[in-house]
Amino acid sequence: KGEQAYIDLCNHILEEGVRKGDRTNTGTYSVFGHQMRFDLSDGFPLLTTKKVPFRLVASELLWFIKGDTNIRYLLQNNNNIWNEWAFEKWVNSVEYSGPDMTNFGIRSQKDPQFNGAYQNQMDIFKEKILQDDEFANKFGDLGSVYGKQWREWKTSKNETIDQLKEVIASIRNNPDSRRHIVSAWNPEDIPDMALPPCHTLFQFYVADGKLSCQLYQRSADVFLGVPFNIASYALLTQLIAHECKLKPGEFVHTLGDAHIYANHVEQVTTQMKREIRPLPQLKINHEKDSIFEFELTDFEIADYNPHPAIKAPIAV
Ligand code: DHF
Ligand code: TMP
Repeated sequence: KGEQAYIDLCNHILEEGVRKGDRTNTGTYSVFGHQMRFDLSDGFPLLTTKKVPFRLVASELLWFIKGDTNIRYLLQNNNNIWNEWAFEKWVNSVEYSGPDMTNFGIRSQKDPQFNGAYQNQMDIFKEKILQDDEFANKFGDLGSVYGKQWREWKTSKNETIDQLKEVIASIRNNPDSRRHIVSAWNPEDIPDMALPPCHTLFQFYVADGKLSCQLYQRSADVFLGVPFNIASYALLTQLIAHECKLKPGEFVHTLGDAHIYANHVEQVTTQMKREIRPLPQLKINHEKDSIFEFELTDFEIADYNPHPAIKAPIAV
């Protein structure tokens, strides 16, 4: 349970994972099908065996909740976690005329000279997204990703479904329902997404005055993505519990392809040797009730004393 379950998963993958190739050509150790549970009354599940930047988790979640799919909002909040996937669309477009950026993800890790050119183009790209409205509309958008599907799922009748609003209404009006589901997986829209959703579908559950959430994550980068995903869904569950006047229950994290990238093994091994510390507490501004009103300054993480951050390259 809790952070120990995360460490156990790392151990399990390193011991029993199968060596498996992947889309990014990085190589992984992988298992299929795994579940972890986090009791949200034990504290907020931000890992303590490495520092996880809560500010980035929270601004990404607010971006989803707004229904935004353009990285401009993230950049305005100094959040760079989605840059590579917008950049990829830009450098593959006919309008891009800078140096060749084919396979920039892998090449920037292996070739220092190329990495210089890449960082340079990335800086130019970020600046253009922030300064140029037209450019941002065209190249900052990741397509019909999470925010779009959560808030504006398009129907065949040309209407839209606000899944997030509806699920909150159904939790309030019919707590016992077994249909409190939000899906980001929209088969029709997949070709139009920079990255098909990794956190695919989630379900809420109300019992004993407590709100629990289970996420099905089809693909899980255990070192870089998963610590963010745990914190993000824990935060979402606490916000919805707050709005529905329920106590937070459990976050159940179910993984499909759970993998450790070959170039993260050293980092994971370092992290696994560290002692788990007490969990921090999440404080939310109690003057607001609706999930749609929250801003970054309404959240605070108290008593967080993690081990130092551990850097690792992300597979693009
Ligand atoms: N691709 C892959 N291969 N793995 C992912 O986890 C992933 N996640 C995405 C988009 N594409 C992805 C969105 N979420 C980081 C964390 C989450 C995330 C994207 C990136 C990340 O790089 N975290 C660093 C800190 C980054 C920073 O400080 O800017 C970390 O050490 O946690
Ligand atoms: P894939 O689309 O080929 O599965 O690649 C997506 C990669 O991103 C995979 O390593 C999983 C990882 N990922 C997460 O772990 N969590 C996330 O929230 C996101 C967006 C991606």
